[in-house]
Amino acid sequence: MGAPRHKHKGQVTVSRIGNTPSKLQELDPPKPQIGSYFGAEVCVVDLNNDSTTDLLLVSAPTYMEPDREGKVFVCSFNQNLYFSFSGTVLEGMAGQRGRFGSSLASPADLNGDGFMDVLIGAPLEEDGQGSIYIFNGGPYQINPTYSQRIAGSSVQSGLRFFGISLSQFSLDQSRDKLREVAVGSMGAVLLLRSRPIMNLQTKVTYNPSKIPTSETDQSLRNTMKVCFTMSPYRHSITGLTANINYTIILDAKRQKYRAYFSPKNRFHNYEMNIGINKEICNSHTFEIDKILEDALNPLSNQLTFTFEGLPSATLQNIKPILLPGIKTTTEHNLDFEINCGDDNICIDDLRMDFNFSGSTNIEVGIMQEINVTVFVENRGENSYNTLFSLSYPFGLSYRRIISKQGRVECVSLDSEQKGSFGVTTCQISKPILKGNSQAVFHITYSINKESTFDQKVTFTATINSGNDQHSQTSELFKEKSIDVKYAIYIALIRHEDSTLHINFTAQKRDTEKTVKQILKVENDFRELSFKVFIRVPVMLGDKFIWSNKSIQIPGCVKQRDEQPVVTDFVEVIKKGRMVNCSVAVCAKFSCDKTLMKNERKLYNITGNVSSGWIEQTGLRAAVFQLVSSASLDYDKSKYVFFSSDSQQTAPSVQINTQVEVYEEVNLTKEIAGSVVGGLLVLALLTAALYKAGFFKSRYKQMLENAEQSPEAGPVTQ
Ligand SMILES: [Ca+2]
Ligand SMILES: [Ca+2]
Ligand SMILES: [Ca+2]
Ligand SMILES: [Ca+2]
Repeated sequence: MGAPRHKHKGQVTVSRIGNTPSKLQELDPPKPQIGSYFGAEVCVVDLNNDSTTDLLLVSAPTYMEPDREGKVFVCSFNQNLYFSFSGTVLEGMAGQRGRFGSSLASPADLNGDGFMDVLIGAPLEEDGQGSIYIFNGGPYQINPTYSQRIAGSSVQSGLRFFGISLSQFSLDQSRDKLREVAVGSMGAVLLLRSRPIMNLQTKVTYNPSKIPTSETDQSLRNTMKVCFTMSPYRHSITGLTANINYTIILDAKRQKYRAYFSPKNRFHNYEMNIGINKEICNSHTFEIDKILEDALNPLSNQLTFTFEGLPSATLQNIKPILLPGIKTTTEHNLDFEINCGDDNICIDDLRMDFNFSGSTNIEVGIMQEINVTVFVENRGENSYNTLFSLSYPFGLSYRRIISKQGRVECVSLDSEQKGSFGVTTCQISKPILKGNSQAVFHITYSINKESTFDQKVTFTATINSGNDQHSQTSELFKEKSIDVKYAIYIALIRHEDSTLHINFTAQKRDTEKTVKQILKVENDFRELSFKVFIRVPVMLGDKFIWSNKSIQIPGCVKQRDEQPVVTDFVEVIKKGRMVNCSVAVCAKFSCDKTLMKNERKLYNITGNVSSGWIEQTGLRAAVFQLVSSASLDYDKSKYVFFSSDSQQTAPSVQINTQVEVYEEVNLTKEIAGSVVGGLLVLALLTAALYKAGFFKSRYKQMLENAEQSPEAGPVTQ
């Protein structure tokens, strides 16, 4: 018995009814609130319908909360303690203030699960239109989440205080084994029928049942068969029908889907009518991408449906309803063929290696490109999504890939800064590299000629796959290095201001001529430190060639003189007309220098060449060359000399000065003889002319001409 106004908070007393009534228990509100009317309604529940009470519901319909009004406390029955609060509280919909708990009943097992259910009225909801709630019972407790709320407005318009009272027992006036309950409202009692609950089975099959993985040019077509079977749930009512509207989403877990019904469409919608206990099926054909991004993980196709019970003509238009808890969205995987033996586990055995296609160095400035040849082999079972990757140094740019064997697709990202690496990744025979198959391909990188590399650069290659297991014998990682050399463009040139020619007379001893031999070194490309060796002939036989015996070249250090290979120099000079280090003692100079790009350096060999040494040759008239030479030395482990004539030997030059020796003729005697002879002829000639009167007559005539023409000019007499 409820005493809702007991001490303003309410109370419930449990008493034995009989000849000697006695009060057994006083039940105070578990969450006391003044004016909550705890005990306004009470209701016992026999969950399992065994005639022994299991629960006691006690309502507090004016229990106030910010967004609700009314609570129902669930108490459990215990043989010794009678009733005690179970901890479960039932509440109505949030946002409604409708005196939830104004009526309580447990009239029937409404959902047919074998456990009694509970009705709770909230007659003031929706401005006094009212509503009722259904809570489902279980073996020991009531599910605190209501399974259904029936608003009076949805039953019949104009109702007031729907749910103010509830029938404590259920009826079956329609004799269809579906229970009816009576709900009171102001001036009307409504009989609510329970609807027939339907179970629905979904079945999806594929043809073919697996996606073939053999390589084929034909598109992969598959048929998805979707079947539904509807059956009554804990009743045997026949003749019920429903509409099922379903949607299929292919490869639903992927953003980039691998299957489609029509180009670019992964969705398919279908609606059908279904009766009881009869499987209804439909087939839907779709396409699967030929070359699949991922042939390891199945296509997970999703099926979502809605169920709409249709009114039954034989049962006063009652509509079947879907059993709560049936999943309306299900996933149906379509697997790929595996072919990995009886264990269905694919263990690949990948062997990978690479080399630099015969190059021993990277020659920066000479080689435009470097090729990397990659070998991949699978000696095990199928390898899925086999992925090769190669990291390469900064300064190389990915150009292309050429496959010699197998299907390979690569992408590459060059390094943006020194110290980091570019990476080329290649999919090998996507999606499956089968057992005992190989791939061989060349990756080409261009070499930026302005780049500076380390002296040795390292390439690192790895291969991997989507397989969970690799064989122990797999070779999945390789690292290789290659030396880097830089092309140098450097020229040794005889400077144009060098002395071309000097001459001496054979008879004059110890005359001197100034000679300039100038070497020009031009560096056209990268900064380079080098050494120039200059050899200058300084002594022939036992005579010095230059008057300044210790010749110097600014910027150079003089080293030990080098002796000639030839001792019989006269014959050699006569034949070859050259005075160089093979016949003369040469001073050797070593000149260290660093030149920046486009910088030049001049080395001057300047001095007076004296004639004394020439006499030893015994030549009285000859033309020969005085030859200094220069050669370049540099770090050959780091640099490669590059010349356009493809003779990539170190540059050298000869600086020649032509030396001419001629014999002087004795002119005095000859000239004196000629003059005497000449004068004699002239005297004889003059005498002859005088005798012939040439001078006299000519003179006389000139005088006469002058007298006859005084105006002709100033004439003195
Ligand atoms: Ca019971
Ligand atoms: Ca039930
Ligand atoms: Ca009925
Ligand atoms: Ca296997």
